[in-house]
Formats: sequence, C-alpha cells, structure tokens
Amino acid sequence: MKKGMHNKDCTCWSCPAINLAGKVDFRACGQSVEQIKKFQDEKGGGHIMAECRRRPELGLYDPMAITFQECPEWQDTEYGYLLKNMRVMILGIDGYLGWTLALWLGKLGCKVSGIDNYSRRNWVKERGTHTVVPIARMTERLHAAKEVLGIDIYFRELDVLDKVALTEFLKEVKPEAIVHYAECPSAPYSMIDFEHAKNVQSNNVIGTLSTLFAIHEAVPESTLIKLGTMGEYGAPLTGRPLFEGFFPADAVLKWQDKEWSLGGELTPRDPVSFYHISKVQDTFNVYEACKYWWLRSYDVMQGVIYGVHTDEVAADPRLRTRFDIDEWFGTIINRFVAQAIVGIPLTLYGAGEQIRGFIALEDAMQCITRLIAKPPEPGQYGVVNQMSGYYKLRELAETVAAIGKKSFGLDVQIQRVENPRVESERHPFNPIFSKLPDEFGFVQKDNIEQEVSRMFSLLLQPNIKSRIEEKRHLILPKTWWSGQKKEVERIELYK
Ligand code: USQ
Repeated sequence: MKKGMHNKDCTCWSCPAINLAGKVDFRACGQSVEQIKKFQDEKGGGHIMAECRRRPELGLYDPMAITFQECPEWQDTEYGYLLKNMRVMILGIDGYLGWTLALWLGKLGCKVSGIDNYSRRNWVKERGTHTVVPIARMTERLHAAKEVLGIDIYFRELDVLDKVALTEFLKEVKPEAIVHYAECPSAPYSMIDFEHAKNVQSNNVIGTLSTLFAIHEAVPESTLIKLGTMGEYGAPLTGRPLFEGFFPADAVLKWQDKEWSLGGELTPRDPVSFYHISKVQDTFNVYEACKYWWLRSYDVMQGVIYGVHTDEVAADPRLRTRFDIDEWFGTIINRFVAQAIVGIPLTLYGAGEQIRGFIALEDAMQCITRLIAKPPEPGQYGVVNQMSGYYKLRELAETVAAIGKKSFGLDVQIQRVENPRVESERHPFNPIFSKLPDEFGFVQKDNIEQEVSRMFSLLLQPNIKSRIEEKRHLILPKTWWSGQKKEVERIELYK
C-alpha cells in the first residue's frame, strides 16, 4: 500500500461532514454499502442522498460519488487523507495516552478539544505515589502546547458520567471524531476490593454508556474510537486464533455431526480482571448502539503499551506525558525500566512465561490517527487488534536487563516472585493483528529495544531517578486477586 493512501477510495458515505437523507433502513452492520448499491442497481439509484456540512454548495448528491482523494476537504498526510482542521475530541485528555494524542493530532493540524476530571491523578495519589516523569498542571500544559508547538487545545474539566454536560460540550464543539480514553485502565486497581471494582466498572461501563447516549443526541455522524483491550479475549488454552473482534467468514462450528458458520459473530471473551470485564461490557454497549442508532465506532483492542516518546511530548519538559511505575498503574515494560534504574530486580510474576501483545506509545498514536482518517460507515462497529508484536514476559525482562547493562552500565537482575494474579502462566497465544497494517496502512516505527533505550535515557535524569527512588517501596505488588493484601515473596533470583 502506498504511504498515506489507505483511505483514498473512501467516499462521503464514511465522512463525518455528511448529512444523510434516505428511504432505506440500511443498518445491518458493515453491510450497508452493499445494500445500498443493490438498492440503487435495482431501483435506478438516487434514493440515498447527502448534504455536505463543509461544502453546502454541493446541494443534495449521491454520497458515494466523491472520494476522499477527490474532495478538497480531505488533505494528504503521512497517515492518509485527513479532514482539513478536523475537529477531534479526546475524552481523558490528561492521561498517558490522551495528552500524547492531543499534541500529536494538534501538530497534524487537527482542532483538538478534550475533557478530563483528573481521576488518574487522584487514583495514583491514592496509592501514595506520583508520575515519575513530572507533568505540569493542565493550565500550564495548555499554555506550553500553545507556546512551544503553536497548538490551541480547547479543554473542559468534565466527567464522562455527567451525560448532560457532556452532551452540551459535544453540541458546542461538534467533533468529527471522538477518542475515548476516559476509563480506569488498571486491572489490579479493580481487584482491590468491592468499592474499587464497583468504581472501575461504573466509571468505565456507565461512562461509555453516557458517551454513547451523548453522541447519539449531539453528534451521531461522528466516529467513536473506543479503547478496548487485548485482555478481553484472554489466552485460550486451545491456542485458537484471537480474531479481530469477529469470526472471519470461513470460520465454522462443528458439533456432533453438524456444521454452522460462525462468520461475522462476535468472538468469545475471557477477561482476566474486573477491569478487563468492564471493557467486555463496553464492547456490547458500543456494538449495540451502532446497530440501534447508526453510530459508527472502532473498538481498539490494544496490547500493553510502553514508552515515553513522541516528538511532541519530547519538545519541552512541560509537554511530557505521565509515567507510572506503581503496581496499580505502571505497565510491565515501564515498570521494568524504572526497577532497573534503582536496582530492584525485575519482577516476573509466576513463571514469567505469560505472553502478551505490546505496542509503543508512538506507534499507538499512529494507529489511532489512521483510524480517525478512515471513518467507519454509518452503523458500522469495527474492531482492530492494536499491537506490533507479542512476547513472553521473561523475554522482555531479558531485553530490558540486557539494554540496561550494555548501554547504561547498570547491574540489572531478574527475579521470579509469587503471582498475585489469577492468570495462565504457560499458554499458547495466537493473536491476529493484520487489519491495522493491511487496511489502515500502519507501519511499525518503534521497536522495543529502541524505545527501552529512550526510556532509560529519560528516566536516568537525576530529578526523575530521585522520584523513582522516593517511591521504590511501592514497586512490589500487594494486591492479590484473592483479596489478600500482602507483599509478594521472591521465588528465585532468575538471573
Ligand atoms: N506482570 C509481571 N510483572 C510486573 C507487572 C506485570 O510479571 O511487574 C505481568 C502480569 O502478571 C501480566 C502482564 O505482566 O501477565 C501484563 O501486566 P501489566 O500490568 O503490564 O498489564 P495489564 O494488567 O495486562 O494491563 C495493561 C493496561 C491495561 C490494558 C492491558 C492490555 O494497564 O489498561 O488493557 O495492559 S492487555 O494486557 O493486552 O490486556
């Protein structure tokens, strides 16, 4: 695929600037274009008409007549054609991903807006810790974005659970794409006790429901990019493929002496914490809302994220994104690098043979941008598995240790500790993640070695290293899936 060209043949049918008017109910997910084409062939066409909000001079016209490549409102960029000054709203704009994406899209010329209620700052505070890469207050962040990168970000302090206020904000801004990161992302946090499980599920599930109703009321033509997780699928011991949300057309269920097609059905889910369960519930809510109201959404089943780098966040210390290393909010590679720096042996939970999908921060930004650039059809709920590779946790520990030793002269050890989680420790893993590269033109830019090196360089800065030292007592996990609260014991020093 030619760079930037993955969406050249999309038409106004997928464009958020369109107002549709027609006589046919074409809601069946993903089949709408076929249905309309068939209808047009049979009836001589012209029944589905559209108006363009950006180009009212076009009047009423056939929404499949103009491609993104032909439309002057869609401009060629490195990541595909992108709507000129596209209005993108980020829910959860103050978080690790949200802030990074805001700067990334702003630099690409999008008009970025966002909401946040600072939950993440508060949850991390509750653990008694802080982001080890210092981040500025929101007002200072916004000021720095303008001063350093020339980006205006329209921010409002707002909770996604406040459906009325969210609807009003959507009506005011009229975003053409909405990226929903406003969820609690932590499996351990959801396993602390009933109150935390309840908070995670209500924040995530009801927050997404509120978002769906608000979009339906205010901007039904906008694309919802919703962050799901690879952990929705679990790791089935049969080793069957983890398809991208749905079974492919040729998948078959054989039972006794009969056969049925599974094509197009949602695949089974086997989540591994109350947090991961919240994402499964979101999946069904978003899937159904697309059917009921012709909303359009991509559900992004993201692997474990790691890293610190995009050009934008690295442009000024005030633009940095947060970086957590505690057992609740630090993800494994990020934690390992911090541990290596302050001499805590890297903590492999259990056997360390668990396999997970991973993606670097910058690559995740590229993926989201490419999804924004190729909106789904009205009524379409699409799923992508977003990762650039998968690894055994043991291999990751070895990689971090090797880079720490070789490039930074650190004495890095690896330890196996009791596993506080309930998860398979030895299992096959067969994820399918071909849609982003094949259909959206995603090209992996960062590899683990390169990004881990960048992380070491940043985290070894004296002020950041001392912030890690200050919280080193919060590295070893104490939150058990069983409900126990005790620090894990070391099983063996691995290397
Ligand atoms: N693990 C260790 N040592 C550690 C920390 C974690 O061995 O010090 C293990 C865990 O037991 C687990 C794996 O590493 O098997 C990943 O754990 P994690 O804490 O890095 O990530 P996880 O809990 O799976 O959740 C993270 C994000 C979540 C996202 C998910 C994607 O916090 O928001 O949904 O990654 S995925 O794992 O693919 O479901």
